[in-house]
Amino acid sequence: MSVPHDHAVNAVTQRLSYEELVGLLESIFLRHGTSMEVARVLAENCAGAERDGAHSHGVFRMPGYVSTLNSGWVNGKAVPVVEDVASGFVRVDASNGFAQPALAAGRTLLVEKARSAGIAVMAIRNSHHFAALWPDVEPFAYEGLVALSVVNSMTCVVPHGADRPLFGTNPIAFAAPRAGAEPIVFDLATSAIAHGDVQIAARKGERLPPGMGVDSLGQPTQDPKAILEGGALLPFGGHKGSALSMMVELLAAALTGGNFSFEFDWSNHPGAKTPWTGQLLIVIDPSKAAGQSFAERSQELVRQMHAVGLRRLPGDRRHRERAKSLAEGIALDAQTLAQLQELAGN
Ligand code: NDP
Ligand code: PYC
Repeated sequence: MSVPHDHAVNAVTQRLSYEELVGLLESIFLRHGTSMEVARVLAENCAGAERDGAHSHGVFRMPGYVSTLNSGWVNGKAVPVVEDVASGFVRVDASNGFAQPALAAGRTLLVEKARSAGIAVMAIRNSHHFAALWPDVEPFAYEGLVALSVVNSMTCVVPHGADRPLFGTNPIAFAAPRAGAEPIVFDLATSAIAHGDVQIAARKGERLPPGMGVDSLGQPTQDPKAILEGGALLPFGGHKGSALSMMVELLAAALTGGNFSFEFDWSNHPGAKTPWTGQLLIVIDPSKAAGQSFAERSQELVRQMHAVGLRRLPGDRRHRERAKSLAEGIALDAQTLAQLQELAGN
């Protein structure tokens, strides 16, 4: 669930094209010690999130990336090691680097395997994921493939029925092609609210809806600062979200060889913000399935959902924001733009 982000709070002073924003973010990553390849992949990811109105994982994340790189917690020049381990299994050691360059390094092999075997898995370990998850799956759907991904993060969620945090905010993202339309994509934290949205609410002095988290005494609170300062989040949907979060820990960490959300210790790296965990992707080639084209079937499902009154599919808002940003430019308020330029050393 997301908290509304009101850009009118700070007057919009400039609109950047997607390419201009990618260039600015790339220069920040390069200045803070990443390789050219890592800078490009992360800048496109972060600019894409901002373009699509995914604000909790857009430019809001840049100071966190920078403080993490400066802390020595992550290797910005890591070269991922891709292993072809079975007909349907690719393993990638991100070498203590970011997850997205690791995915990029093994992606061609993953797609080849999915097309040949009908399904393939990519298990990324030793990786840091600080971003939205939909950019990792959506491109597969544009290529006619179905993709599912999970990533675990850092201990801040109390499992249902427990009294202390253990799980991460552990998102699940899914993408499927749809005939004649944008793919069906959803991307959701298994916590009641993403940690990034709690930070944004705290910064703006907003209260959260009920049921999102608890304070340091384990009491329900709507104060984001109480959650961030010793409190914790709750899973969405009680025991159901908690079970999904547990599944994410198993798939993204136990299955990949990465850390569980509670296993890494960043206390010797002040400024470190990026969870050092793992990520799993499952890619399916639906052309192997029986019956009508999968993309036609997914379009039929959407048609029927609209027929019963549904007005908003997951992804609709993002695509509206994307179209607006591409037509008018990506709006950044003066303070944010100045902060980015300072990080870039301009
Ligand atoms: P939201 O609750 O905002 O949205 C979840 C999904 O539901 C989205 O696909 C969204 O589509 C859709 N949606 C939202 N409202 C509606 C509605 N009224 N009707 C239909 N669909 C709707 O996301 P979260 O707060 O759970 O997560 C935010 C981001 O945080 C995600 O991108 C996630 O990957 C990221 N994250 C990353 C982590 C990491 O470790 N890297 C950890 C946790 C979260 P739309 O996008 O179109 O609004
Ligand atoms: O918003 O919960 C979050 C998050 C964790 C790691 C990256 N984003």
